[in-house]
Amino acid sequence: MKTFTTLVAATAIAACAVPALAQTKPAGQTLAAFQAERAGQMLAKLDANKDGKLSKTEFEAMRQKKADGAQGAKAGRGERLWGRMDADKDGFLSRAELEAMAAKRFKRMDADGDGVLTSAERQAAAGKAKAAM
Ligand SMILES: [Ca+2]
Ligand SMILES: [Ca+2]
Repeated sequence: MKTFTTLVAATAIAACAVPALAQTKPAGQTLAAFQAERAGQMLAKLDANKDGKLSKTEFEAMRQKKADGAQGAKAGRGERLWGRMDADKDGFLSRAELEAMAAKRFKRMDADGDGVLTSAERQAAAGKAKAAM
């Protein structure tokens, strides 16, 4: 519950940070707000030692949990994913790297490509994720 409250606050702050964009766009979530939410969420959930970045161990712990059942943790898949995400190859995922990943996800979710995620687009993406599980 505490995490949720923090998240809402973070999203609200991010939304305030882009007033010009928010005014000209229809109701929905902008890329900046989405990135802040996603990166914040990942760090809040996975950053076990709270150093503001994700180590490979922290990242793998998440993958192990997710891989329970369904597709299984195929060796090599995590490595490739990590390689794509750790852009500067320092062995950690920084907030910037998490935000870059969020930006890619945003593009996939933004079905009409207008740079704003409507709740319908978010729900559609969530539905797809559920169907894939
Ligand atoms: Ca890195
Ligand atoms: Ca959209």
